[in-house]
Amino acid sequence: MLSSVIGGARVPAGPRPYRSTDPSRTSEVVAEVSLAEADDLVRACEAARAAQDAWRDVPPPVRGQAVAALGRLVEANKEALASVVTREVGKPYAEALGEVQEIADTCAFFLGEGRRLYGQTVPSEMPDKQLFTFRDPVGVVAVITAGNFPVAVPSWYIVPALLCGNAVVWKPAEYAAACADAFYELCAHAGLPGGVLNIVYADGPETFRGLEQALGRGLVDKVGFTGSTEVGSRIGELCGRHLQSPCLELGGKNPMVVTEDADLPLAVEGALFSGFGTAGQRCTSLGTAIVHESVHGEFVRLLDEAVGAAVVGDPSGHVLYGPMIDERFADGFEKVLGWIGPHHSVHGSTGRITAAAPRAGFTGDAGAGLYYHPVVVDGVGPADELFMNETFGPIIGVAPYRTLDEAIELANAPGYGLSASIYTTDPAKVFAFRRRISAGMVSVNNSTSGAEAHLPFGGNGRSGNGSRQSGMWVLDQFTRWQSMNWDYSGRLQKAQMDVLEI
Ligand code: UN1
Repeated sequence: MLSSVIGGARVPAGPRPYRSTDPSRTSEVVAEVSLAEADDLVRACEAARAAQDAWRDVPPPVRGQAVAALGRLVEANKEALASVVTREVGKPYAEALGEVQEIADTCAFFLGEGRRLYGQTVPSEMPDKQLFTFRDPVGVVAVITAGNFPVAVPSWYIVPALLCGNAVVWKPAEYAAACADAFYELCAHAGLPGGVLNIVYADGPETFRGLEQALGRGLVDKVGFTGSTEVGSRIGELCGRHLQSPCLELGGKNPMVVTEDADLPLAVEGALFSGFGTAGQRCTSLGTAIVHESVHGEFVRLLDEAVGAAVVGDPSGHVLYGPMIDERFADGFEKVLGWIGPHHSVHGSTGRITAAAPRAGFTGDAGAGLYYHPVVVDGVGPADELFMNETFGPIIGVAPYRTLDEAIELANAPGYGLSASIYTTDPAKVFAFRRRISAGMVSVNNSTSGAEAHLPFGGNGRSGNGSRQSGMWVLDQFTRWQSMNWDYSGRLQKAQMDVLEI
């Protein structure tokens, strides 16, 4: 039975049992979990607060050694951790290995940051006076994560937050509890003092209640959340009431623009990977391919052909994608069934499902695994719900366009702004697109998915509040700047009033 770990100790199992199951055979239990209550979350924040006091005084290069140790443990246990990811959330094994590699890459980056974490020396407008800046940890960080990237995305928060001298309370998705526990155990063996990293398994309502109490009592200094736009805006509201700006990494309706001069087979390959990889359950998944009218017919033909040849099935084999992660929740089978009905009608869309996409035997027998066939819907536009909203399923929309201006307008129309890609051989189109697309991340001749661990990751609009993760940019989430001025003139020199004339 998995239970929360608070202050370095496992909490005894309580009255809220939960079963995490294997989505490729839903009758099989992967983990029995004892879910915590709001009070446990508050206790975890208290334990984190107490532990952070000493952790903040550990020199950053030494904190970097804990990160290095975690990186080595992740490397040494790569296959084992990837297998748990495949089993519990149905991610194809090759992709799961990539996900685990992303943790190792994150550790590799941040162990070096332990020896940098630079402040600045800044000149003063007065003589015999020196100005400085320092980065200080924010304090206690609450991390709430989804199950589609059950270990890599949490590491994007946990690793830099710890390196910067914070203590962490992590609330993973309960339907990815075995993945979370396996990752937590590796962290615990990396030499972190008890209470510096706490893990709390809880459902949504208890998490909100606990978070509200902890924020009210000043026990949380930063919230990091990856998940749906709906939940993210509730978290943003709650944090705002306590004058906090959380780090929010939310949904996407990520566009791919394919121009008349693009390499079409390359674009189709990219569409297949980013539209259907992880069964479309990435925040960076392709939403709509916006294709120049002169190549639109050929693009759909090639995409249909590729979809027809794709293998969907057991995630331990070589497949394009496996089952949906869970029946309910954001990463859910039911959610996809809500978009595409059993009779292959598309909810709220005038688009048409193209011939090659639907296959028999993939539409709703949950007991046989939460598999869903790939769907391509051609002819979508801003009047369609499918065009305007994230589906979080294996569904690609296709829309034709005439001018690049029109393509960019269509790409921005849904109001998300996470990842956008353009396939073209014309550099002028690349830069026009880059300047006017509302997206935190732009790919050129590459798919919308596949971020690297040292570039800023994050979005705008419905995709987040503009915060960025990864690389040196995330340091601004987990540290706060302190300035210091030191006057060694022996006189009271007044800023603005005692400035030397030249
Ligand atoms: C997410 O879906 O929350 O770039 C993150 C990518 C992955 C991360 C996605 N490396 O697609």
